[in-house]
Amino acid sequence: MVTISKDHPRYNSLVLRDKLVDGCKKGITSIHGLIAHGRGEAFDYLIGERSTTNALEATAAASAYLLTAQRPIISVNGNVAALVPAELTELSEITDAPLEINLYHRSTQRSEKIEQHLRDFGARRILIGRDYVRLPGIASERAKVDKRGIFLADVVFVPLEDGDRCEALKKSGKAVLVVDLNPLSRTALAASVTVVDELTRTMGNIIEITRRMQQAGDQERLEVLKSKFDNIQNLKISYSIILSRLQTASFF
Ligand code: PTJ
Repeated sequence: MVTISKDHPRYNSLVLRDKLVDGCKKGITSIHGLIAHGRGEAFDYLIGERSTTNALEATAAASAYLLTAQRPIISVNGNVAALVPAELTELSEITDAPLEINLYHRSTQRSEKIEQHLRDFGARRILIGRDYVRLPGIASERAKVDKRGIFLADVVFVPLEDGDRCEALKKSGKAVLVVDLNPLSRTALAASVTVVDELTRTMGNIIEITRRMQQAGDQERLEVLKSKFDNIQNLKISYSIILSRLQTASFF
């Protein structure tokens, strides 16, 4: 990794880029993941590089789904593994949700490298789909899900999903929680809860909110949070935040 000065005005952004480049070098992250991250960065600029109140409300709804799930699971790809391995491990522990490595550009070698990487960060329950079934309606390799993991889960948290699989998971009756800075993506539109926020910020927020809710132990409130959440309304608000920033030229 190169040394990045903390004084650099774009320090956080440079650190994330470096983690992904490092992930590529280690064989964890797909080279396509760099392009996906660039798209995310562009939307983050537009949204103001902060967690909006709206995003925090969506994060709270996602926490409520995770805490009330019978069989929650967290789906991990190459970008997420490189950016937030410690946070994935922590969220897996507090929600009792295994981590399932499920890749768009699937290879056994990369899955095993990600598995080892997560173990290095303390993760204990990891599935890599050695024993898989195919979810119907998906052309890509992401159709292959672990028989003991995503296949059986009722709630799937998938930071950085692709549209096809999100739709297929929803059709199979699961609640799908995603993080996507693009409020117009097919994934964002198909999910049960879309957190329109940057992944590393979201992971910090979701861990904090989930811990707080767990301590409060108020099941009724969790059910209310889920039932009151309207994902399309959430996306409209995220989109209007971007539009109003553009219209008021608040960048200048
Ligand atoms: O590791 P693999 O093989 O499973 O591949 C992973 C990628 C990310 C390459 C693959 O899933 C992919 O191609 O994703 P997409 O379809 O390009 O979608 C990525 C979405 O995530 C885009 O809508 C981006 O705006 C968004 N995104 C990228 N980085 C971030 C992000 N959203 C939040 N935080 C980010 N850091």
